[in-house]
Amino acid sequence: MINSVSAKVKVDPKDAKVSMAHFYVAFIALALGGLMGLLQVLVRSGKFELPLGIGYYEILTTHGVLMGLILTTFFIMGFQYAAVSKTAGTHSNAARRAGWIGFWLMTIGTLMAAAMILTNKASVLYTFYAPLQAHWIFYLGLTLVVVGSWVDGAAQIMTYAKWRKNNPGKPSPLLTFMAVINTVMWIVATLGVASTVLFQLLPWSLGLVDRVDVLVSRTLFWYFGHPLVYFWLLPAYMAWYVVIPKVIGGKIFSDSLARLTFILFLLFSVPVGFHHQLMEPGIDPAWKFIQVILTFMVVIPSLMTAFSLFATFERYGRSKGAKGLFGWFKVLPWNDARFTVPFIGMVAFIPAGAGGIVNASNQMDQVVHNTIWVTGHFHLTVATAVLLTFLGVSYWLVPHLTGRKLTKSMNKLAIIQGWVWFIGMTFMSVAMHLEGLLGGPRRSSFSTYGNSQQALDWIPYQIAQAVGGSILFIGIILFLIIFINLAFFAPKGEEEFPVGEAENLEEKAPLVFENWKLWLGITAVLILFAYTVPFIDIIQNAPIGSKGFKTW
Ligand code: HAS
Ligand code: CU
Repeated sequence: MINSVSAKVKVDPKDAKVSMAHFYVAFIALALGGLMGLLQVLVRSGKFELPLGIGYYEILTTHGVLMGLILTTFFIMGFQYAAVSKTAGTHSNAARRAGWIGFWLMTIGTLMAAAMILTNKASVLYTFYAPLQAHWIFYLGLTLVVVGSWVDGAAQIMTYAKWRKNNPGKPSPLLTFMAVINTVMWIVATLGVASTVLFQLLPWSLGLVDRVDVLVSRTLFWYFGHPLVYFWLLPAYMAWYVVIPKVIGGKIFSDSLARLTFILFLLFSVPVGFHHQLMEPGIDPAWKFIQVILTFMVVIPSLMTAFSLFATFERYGRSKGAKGLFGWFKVLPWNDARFTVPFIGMVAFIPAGAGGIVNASNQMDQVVHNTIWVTGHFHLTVATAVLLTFLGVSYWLVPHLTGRKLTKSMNKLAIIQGWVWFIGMTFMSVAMHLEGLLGGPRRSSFSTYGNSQQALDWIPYQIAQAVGGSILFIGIILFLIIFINLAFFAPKGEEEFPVGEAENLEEKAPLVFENWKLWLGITAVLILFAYTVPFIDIIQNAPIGSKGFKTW
């Protein structure tokens, strides 16, 4: 009886407002970021030039920051806030205040960073690698986004703590547990980026110090940058584990397995940042090797997730009389957007994850590193698996929060939206992977490199990317139409917040799963193990550091 939450319980309207506020900012970011994406693929096709002297790196930065950092963080915080309210109970006044303070801090930070990017003072891409130097307001803005997300996270933790207090000896609701794990992981991870920004980049961009240690900064960034991608992924996994079974009319394969997966993500997400620095000098290869092993450990919870999703689908299929290895496939509810759109995301995650394993393998990373293959990889992971799941969630969560209904026609449009995304992304991402194998660089504007044959070979793939990117832009417009409908115009009604139940209702998740001292202790040990010695090495052998550059 673990997740027995009555289907009638609605998210409290006051909590709904907090979540919706987050969604507005998230989807404004999607709209603007999408437009920038369109401009980029057009520029890179070689057939289009940006007007008004707008720089390629300016739009690339806008795209990366809005899509990778703003859309994701706002959506995730809005979703988790609602998920905790739904499953652990309405937030207290204090927690709701935290939700609002977090929201406003993040929004002010976003506006600050955006103002600097749009005035061309921060064309440093979403990874803001030193020695590229942005205006200090850009760094301060991002700091506020992070601090705001901590306050937002505190709201979720407060409500979780209240639930625990009122229900001693019981495992917490699955969805709340998952949201709290993701929040805790996020807090641990953001300590890295906060350190480089506060102690290195801010003083340096303010002119208080002259030089910055590039390797320290990049190492702290990737200490954060890898768990960042799981911070995006875990809310999608929440939907896959808990929401999708209910939507299709099936059951969660195992509540305990789902919890164990999330704990493994907490343990292994952070001590793996070096797999983004495999090609970087100045880090001892032995420690790179250790972090690659840990990277392969963090693949395991994704394989466990694939396993339990297949199990859910198959057992549901059998209950409907499906036969054979893939008989279940036919009985799935294909004309329900709440299922189909995230399902397309799941399918995309299979090649996406395989590509990630290629990246993590040192020898193969030498072929693909800094090529547009990597861009292809993350458009399948975050921009398809994760994004389509977020959009699929929006199709029921937004009307749930606004007291409206997803009508038949909007449901149909949403399914079309999902398939449009699938088609556009197939063109774009396949072309990116192939061009990357031919050595096509990432993060670069159009160039024929003096008509070198190698660069000319890339152009057809860039045209394919422009075709795919344009189709994706249509996908974004379709989504925005549906979102505006669901937020403001759809008929009043009740839309369900689907929360699945475990197949075995007697299954009681082991209480050790909520022993935070234990899990945070192991997390800290793993991080210290993976980072202490190489970090001391990096600092002991530090060069004098670099001055700032504005290359744009
Ligand atoms: Fe990655 C670079 C390795 C996952 C995002 N990654 C990036 C960057 C981003 C990113 C944004 O080791 C670029 C950063 C930058 O700007 O430089 N990645 C991995 C590995 C995984 C992985 C090992 N990445 C992700 C996820 C992301 C993401 C998730 C976002 C959400 N990645 C790397 C490496 C690099 C990298 C290197 C650096 C490369 C370089 O050289 O710079 C793993 O976590 C993947 C595990 C996943 C699986 C798949 C499980 C499948 C499931 C679906 C089941 C489907 C069903 C439906 C049930 C093993 C769960 C079935 C239906 C049918 C019809 C069949
Ligand atoms: Cu990574």
